[in-house]
Amino acid sequence: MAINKKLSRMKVNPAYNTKEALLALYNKPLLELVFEAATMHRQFHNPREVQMSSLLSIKTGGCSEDCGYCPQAARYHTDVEVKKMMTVESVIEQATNAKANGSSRLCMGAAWREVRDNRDFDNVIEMVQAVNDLDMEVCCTLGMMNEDQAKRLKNAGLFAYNHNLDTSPDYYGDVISTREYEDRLRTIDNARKAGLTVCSGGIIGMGEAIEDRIGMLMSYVNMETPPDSIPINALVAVEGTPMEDQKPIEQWEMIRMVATTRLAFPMSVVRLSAGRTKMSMEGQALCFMAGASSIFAGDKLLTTANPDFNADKEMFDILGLIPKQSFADHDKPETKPDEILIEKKAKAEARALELENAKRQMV
Ligand code: SAM
Ligand code: DTB
Ligand code: SF4
Repeated sequence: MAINKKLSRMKVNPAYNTKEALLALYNKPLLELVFEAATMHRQFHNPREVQMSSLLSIKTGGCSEDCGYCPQAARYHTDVEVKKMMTVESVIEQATNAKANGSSRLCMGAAWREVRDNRDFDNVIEMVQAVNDLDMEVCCTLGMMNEDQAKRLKNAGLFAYNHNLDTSPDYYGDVISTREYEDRLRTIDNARKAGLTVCSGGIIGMGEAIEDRIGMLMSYVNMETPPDSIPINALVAVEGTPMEDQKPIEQWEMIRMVATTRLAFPMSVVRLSAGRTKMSMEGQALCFMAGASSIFAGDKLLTTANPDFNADKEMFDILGLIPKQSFADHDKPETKPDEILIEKKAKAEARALELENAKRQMV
């Protein structure tokens, strides 16, 4: 199939860079839409390859924000227990297990409004360094961050930063009130400026209109560079959140959203994300056909259930899918020494030495 030369240089498809064109695309007869998306997918991606990416909640619950979908917001009464930050050792253990099960990417999530320059962030830096050393693509989703923090993460070997716009600017205020759409855009920009790849997408099934799904895609169309990776989540309606009674979306809506995203951003990785426990294998197969080339793997997302590794292995076998290797499209980032950690460690060692000397003098 001849590659459209003009398109090959463009990350946004010029045929679908307006609200009207995207809306008409989304509403096309389903199989026509899937066929068009599948045809585009084959121009830029190997249709048999699907990346398995695992999620790890390194700091769970107790978040100050009011995201209406989120079971980790402190103000809602959900079953999520607030936990202390994971240790670097347990992150390495979990990452090793995910890798042994076929995952080539690890996304570490923290229930934070924003990154703060404290010991917890120092720990994240060590986690990123350690997981990068395992030859996995490391992604973090830690809330808002400034450019210096993004650079520190990049320096540690971070591959991607996930920060979702979640929905359209119009619907955003119905979902979250404690931070602005603009804040989200700024963080994405900071990740870009630091040289990180950007993972940003959204959630469908929160009561939004189809126009809002398209509105979110338009926000990405309007960026200087669209995200390298676009996760499409179906709302996991969790008891205790304001969205607990949302009716589950139809699988067809997920397939339409995946296909529309694929066609709008031919080169981005479209990730079939939360909500797979409610989908049939056939429904997921149509998503892969329509251009999804990644799933979250392992029986837990951040706090909610996901199909286990064995179920996905069976699905890969039946559909003839192959787990995509890490760093297939980009070089592995280098881990460079972290000045702040080095200085803190040197200070701690000097203090320990002083203490030791003082003890000796007392004897
Ligand atoms: N606290 C950070 C933040 O909000 O950016 C990172 C973690 S947050 C849990 C990451 C993303 O998970 C959210 O932006 C949202 O898109 C997704 N998410 C959270 N709860 C969800 C749910 N119940 N269903 C589907 N997606 C969800
Ligand atoms: C994304 O878009 N989806 C993932 C990941 N990025 C961080 C998170 C899904 C969370 C689903 C709800 C939960 O398990 O808490
Ligand atoms: Fe906090 Fe992130 Fe959940 Fe919002 S989505 S409540 S910022 S953990």
